[in-house]
Amino acid sequence: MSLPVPVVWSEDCLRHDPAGEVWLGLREPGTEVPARALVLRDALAAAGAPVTAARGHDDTVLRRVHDPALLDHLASVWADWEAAGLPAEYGRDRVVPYVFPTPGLLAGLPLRTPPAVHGRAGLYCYDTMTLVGPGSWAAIRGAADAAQTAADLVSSGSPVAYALCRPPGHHATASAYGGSCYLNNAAVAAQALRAAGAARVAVLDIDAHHGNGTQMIFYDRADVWYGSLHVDPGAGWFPHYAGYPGERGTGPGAGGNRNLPLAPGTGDDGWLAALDVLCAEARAFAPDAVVVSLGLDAADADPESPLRVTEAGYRAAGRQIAALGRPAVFVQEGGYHLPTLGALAVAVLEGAATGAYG
Ligand code: SP5
Ligand code: ZN
Repeated sequence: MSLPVPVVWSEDCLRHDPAGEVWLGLREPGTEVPARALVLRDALAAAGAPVTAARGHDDTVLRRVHDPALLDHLASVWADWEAAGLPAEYGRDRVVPYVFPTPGLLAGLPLRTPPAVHGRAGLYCYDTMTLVGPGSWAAIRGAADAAQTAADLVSSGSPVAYALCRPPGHHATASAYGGSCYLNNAAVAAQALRAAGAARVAVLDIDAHHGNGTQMIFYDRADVWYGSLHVDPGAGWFPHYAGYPGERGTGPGAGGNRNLPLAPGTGDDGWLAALDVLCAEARAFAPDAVVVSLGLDAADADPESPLRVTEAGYRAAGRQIAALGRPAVFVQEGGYHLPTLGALAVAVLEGAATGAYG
């Protein structure tokens, strides 16, 4: 049987070449590479999924989830960096910040926007691992378009759609980027579903890392529920500052956020049991549509996480999510082990399709 899930893809995603990440002071090759997107596209196409091009969208939905200053910064920072002579004269071939306006630095001073681009970089980027190069903005914008196009497909009747987003998005907050993420594709998909008439949207985040950006974008909103299972940040894992069980939402969003941190080494049994809990809570929210932040980095072989989920585990996850009986937009997040990435994506979407169409 061929895989009846539309795969939305943007050729522009290949233009983002972070050329490594600066981790603990050293530039390393990095694992969020363009080949990830090709492996995913080719495996899904080989499984029979129809591949369709992302359609361009204006900034209306983006501006509902992101600070316009972040959008402007990402659109222009490479040109500013180049104009400042940083690549040609100083050998800095990618945008990497070196000063961050933390609360401790400001100590009550007003937050300025520094005129020098190398000073300004840390106002919008919260880590050193998330580099910007010449093609990055085209890819970032293409990924957000792919998320919106997949949401459009679901809003117009497709039970499931998959957005092959690269770069990923769930670590991007309303006003800052980091964690290999620039714009929050899953939040964009959720907001697009809302704009198309879904009154309530549930976001299920099964990436190995906590989606701190998505959590905080919807933290005070009653219309979008967020739930995540991820390796325990308290055990030493990114994003370190978020993803704890006590984070339950605030104001109108109180109770609308759920974190289930897992011990390093957790495999299928513990992961699927936690997903069961998340799905039960999502069901109680009675969403009109679901967004899945689909990280494939919880897999055993993945170099970026200590979780030990198998291909069968991902297939079961797809079935569990489909059993919610709600239309679902799957948005690609992390997943870095190129030899197994394609089979993992096929497994989870086959599981979802079996549940949705079977
Ligand atoms: C979207 C997503 O999965 N982002 C992941 C961000 C976490 N990256 C942490 C990188 C830490 C440095 N990598 C060292 C690899 C050692 N095996
Ligand atoms: Zn991840």
